[in-house]
Amino acid sequence: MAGVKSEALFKNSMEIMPGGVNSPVRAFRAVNQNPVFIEKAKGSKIYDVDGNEYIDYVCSWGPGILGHARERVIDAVKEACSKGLTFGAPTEKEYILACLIQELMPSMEMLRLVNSGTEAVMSAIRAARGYTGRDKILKFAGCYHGHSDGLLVKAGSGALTQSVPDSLGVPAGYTENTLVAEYNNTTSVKELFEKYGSSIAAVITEPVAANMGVVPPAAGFLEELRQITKEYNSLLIFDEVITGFRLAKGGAQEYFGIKPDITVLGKIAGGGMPLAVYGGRKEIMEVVAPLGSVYQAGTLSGNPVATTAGIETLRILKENPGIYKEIEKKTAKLKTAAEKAFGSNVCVNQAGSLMSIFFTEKKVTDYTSAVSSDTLKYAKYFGLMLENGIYTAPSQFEAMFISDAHTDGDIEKTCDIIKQAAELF
Ligand code: HOZ
Repeated sequence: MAGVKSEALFKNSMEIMPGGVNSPVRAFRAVNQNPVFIEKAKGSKIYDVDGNEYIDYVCSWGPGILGHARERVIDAVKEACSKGLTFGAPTEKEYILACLIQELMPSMEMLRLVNSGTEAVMSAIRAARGYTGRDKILKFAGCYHGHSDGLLVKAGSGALTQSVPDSLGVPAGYTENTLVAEYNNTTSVKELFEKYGSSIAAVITEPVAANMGVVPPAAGFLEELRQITKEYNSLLIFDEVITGFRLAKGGAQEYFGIKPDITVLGKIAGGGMPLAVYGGRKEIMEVVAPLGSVYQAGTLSGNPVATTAGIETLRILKENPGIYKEIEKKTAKLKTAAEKAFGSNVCVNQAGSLMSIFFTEKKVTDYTSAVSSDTLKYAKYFGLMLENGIYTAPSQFEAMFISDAHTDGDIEKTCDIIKQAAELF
């Protein structure tokens, strides 16, 4: 429960910002609570303005793979700040980060740095359309690719949490080129391709869906998407905003061994600063201005502070590849604890260091099974965890993120609290 200071800040914030927040899920509406306001964070812990300490499994919705305020990253950022915050001109840091990303994800032969996942996806789609000369995009129900107009169709994340998977304010014409298939169901993809194949510029997917809760791809699903898109000369876009540098050094494309045509990155790529990326095969990216006629620009793109945070974070991950096995192991412990505690009342999905506890007896494999979850039960679970010092996603439809900073002690404590919480159901 939010403390006195959080409550007061929330009350004031509601007067000036919609719902008191700058991103809907943060308002805690999906768990019937008022949000805690955060003052600071370090390592695996986050602290609210009332002085409460929590073990943090939100990790800023993904960027915090190294935990909070990692000294090496902070020191580099401080130094970068002292040299100026923004120049609106090319810098060496952009080049260094671009090379690092390409080394870790070789499918990104050419790439562009932008500021947010929404912007990166929007631009990637424009490039795909420009390159193929086709208009239609195929996405999956429950996948979230940011809040640009054409993609707010059966969207996940906050859109799903708020029960507005199709947003108001989006003119019908903006979404008439968006086709929606079922995640993990290639028959639904083939049917759409049979009907519209020659007009589909790209299939965009989260290789692991993580915005309707975590839903891993079924065996062969991504492979089939690769094959179908090739067959129809359509592009395959992996939205790796969440999975990039999280599932493996080289993201989901390395983890599953599939090479997309275009990749979108965010979160970890910026090491906690606002930075996102889109890139892919060189011949596709050559359509982007000033080389080609697909226009996209930004004053803060490739910002020197954000690129510094990204560089240091990716360097740490590259130098310490053992991190990935460790965080996956820690996540598996939490999964086992949740399954043991709640039994068949829940479905626990894990992919690497991403996890979700769905309050449903069904196996969650797609949008329909994800929304079969009892969100009131999730809200109760969330409240019990928070009361006991565990900060987890304030929505059934967001992921739990495990970081390198989570200690064995943190994991054991969390497992105990999950057990205690289950006893109250
Ligand atoms: N769209 C983000 C989660 N998938 C939420 C971002 C935020 O509220 O900070």
